[in-house]
Amino acid sequence: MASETIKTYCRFCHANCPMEATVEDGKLTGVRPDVDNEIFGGYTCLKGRQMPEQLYYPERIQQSLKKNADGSHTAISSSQALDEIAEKLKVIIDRHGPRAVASYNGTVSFQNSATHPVAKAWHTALKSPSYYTSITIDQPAKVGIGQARMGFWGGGSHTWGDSDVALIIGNNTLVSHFSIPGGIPAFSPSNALREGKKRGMKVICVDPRRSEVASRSDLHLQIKPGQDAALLAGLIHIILEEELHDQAFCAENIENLAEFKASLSRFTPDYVASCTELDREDIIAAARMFAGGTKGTASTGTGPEMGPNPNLIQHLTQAINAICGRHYRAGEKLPNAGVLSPLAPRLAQAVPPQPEWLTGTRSRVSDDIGEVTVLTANGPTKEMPTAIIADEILMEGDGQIKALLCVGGNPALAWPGQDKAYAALDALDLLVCIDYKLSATAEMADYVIGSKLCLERDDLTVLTDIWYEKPYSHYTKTVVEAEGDVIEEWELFWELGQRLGLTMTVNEQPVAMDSKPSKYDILAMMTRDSRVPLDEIYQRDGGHVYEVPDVIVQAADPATKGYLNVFPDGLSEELAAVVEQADEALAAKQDYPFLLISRRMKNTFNSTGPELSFLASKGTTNPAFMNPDDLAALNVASGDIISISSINGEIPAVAQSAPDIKRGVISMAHCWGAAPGAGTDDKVRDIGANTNRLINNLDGSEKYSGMARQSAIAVALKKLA
Ligand SMILES: Nc1nc2c(c(=O)[nH]1)N[C@H]1C(S)=C(S)[C@@H](COP(=O)(O)OP(=O)(O)OC[C@H]3O[C@@H](n4cnc5c(=O)[nH]c(N)nc54)[C@H](O)[C@@H]3O)O[C@H]1N2
Ligand SMILES: Nc1nc2c(c(=O)[nH]1)N[C@H]1C(S)=C(S)[C@@H](COP(=O)(O)OP(=O)(O)OC[C@H]3O[C@@H](n4cnc5c(=O)[nH]c(N)nc54)[C@H](O)[C@@H]3O)O[C@H]1N2
Ligand code: SF4
Ligand SMILES: [Mo]
Repeated sequence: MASETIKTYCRFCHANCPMEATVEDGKLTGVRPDVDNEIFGGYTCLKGRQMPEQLYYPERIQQSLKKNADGSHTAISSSQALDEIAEKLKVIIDRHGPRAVASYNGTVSFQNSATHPVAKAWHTALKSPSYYTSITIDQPAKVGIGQARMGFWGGGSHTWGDSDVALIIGNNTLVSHFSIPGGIPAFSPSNALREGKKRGMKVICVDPRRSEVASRSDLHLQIKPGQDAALLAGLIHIILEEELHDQAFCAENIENLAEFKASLSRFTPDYVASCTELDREDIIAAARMFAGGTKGTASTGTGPEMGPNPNLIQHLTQAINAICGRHYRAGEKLPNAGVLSPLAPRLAQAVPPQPEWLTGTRSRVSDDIGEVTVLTANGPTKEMPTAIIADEILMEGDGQIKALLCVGGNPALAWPGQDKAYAALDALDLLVCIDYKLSATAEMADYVIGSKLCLERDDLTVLTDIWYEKPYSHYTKTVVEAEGDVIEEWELFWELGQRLGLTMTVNEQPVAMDSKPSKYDILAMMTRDSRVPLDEIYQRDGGHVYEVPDVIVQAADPATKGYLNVFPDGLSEELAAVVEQADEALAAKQDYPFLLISRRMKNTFNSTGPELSFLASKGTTNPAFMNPDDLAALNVASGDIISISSINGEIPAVAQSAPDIKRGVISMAHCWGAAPGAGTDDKVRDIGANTNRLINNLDGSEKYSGMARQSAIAVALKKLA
């Protein structure tokens, strides 16, 4: 038997852990961590280790499917499916214009390094702005809106490895393997945290749950969900009052600091303690601990961003970093300026606010909501807001979405407001899914295209390029050839582009449209003029830290130097709303006394995982984790079925006692359960329940992004017989 060991990396989630795959007679027979890797040190998690089972999952879609009138699916070839889809798109474009054609690129679309540039090229060529991704139901304020309003620092913010303090707000990297620079690096996160602590780093964690990160922190602020804006306002208030901020940095680089300070006067430690249910002394200690460090960043995760006021929370997070001067200065060396992009000078100066990032194509739902620019690995990219895509599909009139390509996403379970999401998917003239299994969304699709899985394709660590703290990169070649008639996500766009006669460009270079370029060709276009030539990364076996010249931050250029605006338009109103919300929450407390918050689970990645036997053996439901005292007060035991209701809907759930949860809080993962109306409530122990049924996507709709309230939802609960 021919057996081979091939270095590659896992793309089950965004962490890209290096692995060694064993291939015997063309079949993947095992994966193990690549212990030689200098960044990851042999780290993998239980999900990545299920790769062989995922590849040979018996119900895997290995050919395209077309839906029949009775709802069943018939297998057809992918080229036939693509021909038919292209014909249908032409009719829709002729009748309704290009905006009627949308794509939604979900979480897994990001794991294929070529998806987004080709998808965007397709939309540009088609003149359709209806380009949607999961970023706009995730953390759009963190990676675009915040920077557009305040500006950002040209020299970059302090990274974990250089820091002596970190303020981590609702980001549980030890489970999620997700953070942005400044937070715990997602690459072998427990090692990174241990090393930081060994250096004497002080870690402050804000989380209603004593999470994996919180339990290893120096100070855990077990906040009431949804109160992060009040807390951040309070921390900044203390720092400015006690003059703990970096006064020289502020004088040189920040505008409107006095107005900002005045606007926070209401957020005294006592007031903030009352909204957040935190100890006043802990709030003061956190402010002093954070400001007392010399280097270190405040960063957020989905916890606060899914709750109320995400734009304000991001502004305050970026502002607390700015006033404490947590940015690299002239003469300092950047740990990593990226390997896959051209070398651009990094200047120690503020890049001013970018209002045009917030003023692209308007949604039809509200003039306040529309295209937002997000800072992606492929540069600033305009996206339409996914939080209100269901309305764009259902609302009649010019620009109504009629066709949707769903790429590595599962909107029937993931979009906020499940009933409306389902109605919208059902109302489309054409729904196309590319997926490896018949997901809840794929079941509804007119066409399902079978996708390759990660070890069946080449890839490059584009997404994570600037998240590493060293100039690291990894090109993986295909480990095993895919069986059946399956394609990659970017190929869906290229194939349809060719059939529609489009001329597409990637990174300002024309994409060959007569015969299909290789994945390498696309990656080469994306990384044109990269600091390390793509071919060199391609030639190397495994991931590697490259020897590139140090990037030293240069002195500011007086001709282009700007200011960070800590008091942008609308901030007063946003701060006033925080106070109003605190009052409203008190009023709602009688009917809906609990707050439901979001979380990630180790054994699933959103809706991917429950189909795999080992991951399922760790649990087949998304339990409602609650404090044992709350359960006792309701006479509910672990394992009992409860009903959770909000003003928008009701779901069943399996109660699970968890002393790490704050009282009054229910912590539950999203993307479980089935489509609404499927009559599956009695299967909650086997398939979980969908928390998006408790949400209305227009509740608390955020300006610019339309971000819906997906966490900190007021709910009531009762025990079911
Ligand atoms: N295993 C696994 N990994 C994943 C995913 C998965 O499903 N499973 N999903 C991936 C995706 S799509 C993403 S976007 C990332 C997200 O990555 P993270 O943002 O790290 O997500 P979580 O692990 O849910 O951590 C969020 C934390 O916020 C806390 N929290 C909830 N509400 C509040 C609040 O109001 N305030 C504060 N301060 N904290 C709050 C929660 O208790 C939780 O500990 O993870 C990715 N990684
Ligand atoms: N209430 C609530 N709602 C939320 C959240 C929350 O915290 N609370 N979180 C939000 C966030 S952060 C996100 S990112 C979204 C997630 O939203 P989505 O990205 O829409 O959901 P996923 O479940 O990640 O969808 C991934 C799909 O890709 C498929 N898949 C797996 N591997 C492959 C592959 O290699 N190729 C292809 N083509 N498909 C593959 C899976 O089978 C699955 O159907 O949900 C959001 N919704
Ligand atoms: S953390 Fe787990 S799922 Fe994510 S890339 Fe690493 S091994 Fe794969
Ligand atoms: Mo996400």
